[in-house]
Amino acid sequence: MSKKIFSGVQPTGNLHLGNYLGAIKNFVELNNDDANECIFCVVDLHAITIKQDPKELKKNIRETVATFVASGIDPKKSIIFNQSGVAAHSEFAWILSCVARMGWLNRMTQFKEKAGKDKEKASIGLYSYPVLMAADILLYDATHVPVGDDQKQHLELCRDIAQKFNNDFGVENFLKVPEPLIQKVFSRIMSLKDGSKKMSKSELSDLSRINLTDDEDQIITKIKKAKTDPLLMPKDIKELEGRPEAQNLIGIYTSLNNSTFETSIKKYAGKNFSDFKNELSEVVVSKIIPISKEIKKLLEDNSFLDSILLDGVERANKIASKKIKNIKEIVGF
Ligand code: AQP
Repeated sequence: MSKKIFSGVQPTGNLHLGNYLGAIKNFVELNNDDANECIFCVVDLHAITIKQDPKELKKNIRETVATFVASGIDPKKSIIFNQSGVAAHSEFAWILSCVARMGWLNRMTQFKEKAGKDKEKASIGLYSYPVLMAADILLYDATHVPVGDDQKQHLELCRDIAQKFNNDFGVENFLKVPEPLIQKVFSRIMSLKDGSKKMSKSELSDLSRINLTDDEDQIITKIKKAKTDPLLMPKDIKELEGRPEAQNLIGIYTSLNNSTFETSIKKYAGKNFSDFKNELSEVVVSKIIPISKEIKKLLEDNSFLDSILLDGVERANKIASKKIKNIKEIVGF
């Protein structure tokens, strides 16, 4: 079945193995299927919900484009663009913020986590982040949205917002209610230092994540230093219970090999973690180093990266401007 795909990544630096395994790897597979129409967005409007240094932001936008291309997304086939280049995203987000309910947004766990204890000091943008995300997706009639497991709640909200808009304005099926596409095997990659926290760009310790620009030595050191537990490798899935760090490392290994937990566990049952970590390093290096080298090469050619965005903005604008015109008509503007 042909799918209309939309997804985004924030240009907030330090793109990591979690972003790759949770989202970008899936983007590449979807891009490679000729039946799909794919749009991959560098969500720079989302990035500024937390204060950004303008020079760093510009650099990170290009680095995100370079990461998409280096990972295998073809910019001629799929649309790669930055969100701020298409004004309809902001316009539609405002309209949808008048449709979405405070009670719905109050339940969003990402806001609670990111705002921390001092909610009063968080930006309004951080609070309404999921409404902008709904606008992004719904503008392009996306049927499927590949995201990491952490974005599942936002996608459910997007579905609710679409249905409410259609009901409120009596336009059945005008906004398409999208389906999430979440990796089945292991969809949330955790910090290498704490198996209860997700691997994240903003975590202070660089040892908590494998960056997609890390070199071989950095990857090997980080995996060697990754937290484990004093037990041997599990002999079956049950033995993984209550061992989040072991589960995370085996999950990363399994996901990179497109394998299953059962197969990975069987291979290393009863062995020391050090043996497993050596092989895990080899797998991560073999998958990530080619991407890392390509990102660095692409970053030497800013005009090439900018031309991808310019072309993408033009193509995205064609689709979004038609949809926003119809939306304004429906709203009564
Ligand atoms: N740890 C993760 N495991 C699986 N998927 C993940 N994603 C992010 N972290 C993990 C997925 O990557 C896509 C792009 O994420 P994003 O950059 O738009 O937003 P994020 O979730 O805020 O990323 P970070 O790394 O966690 O940034 P900070 O540290 O700023 O909070 C999304 O599909 C996301 O699910």
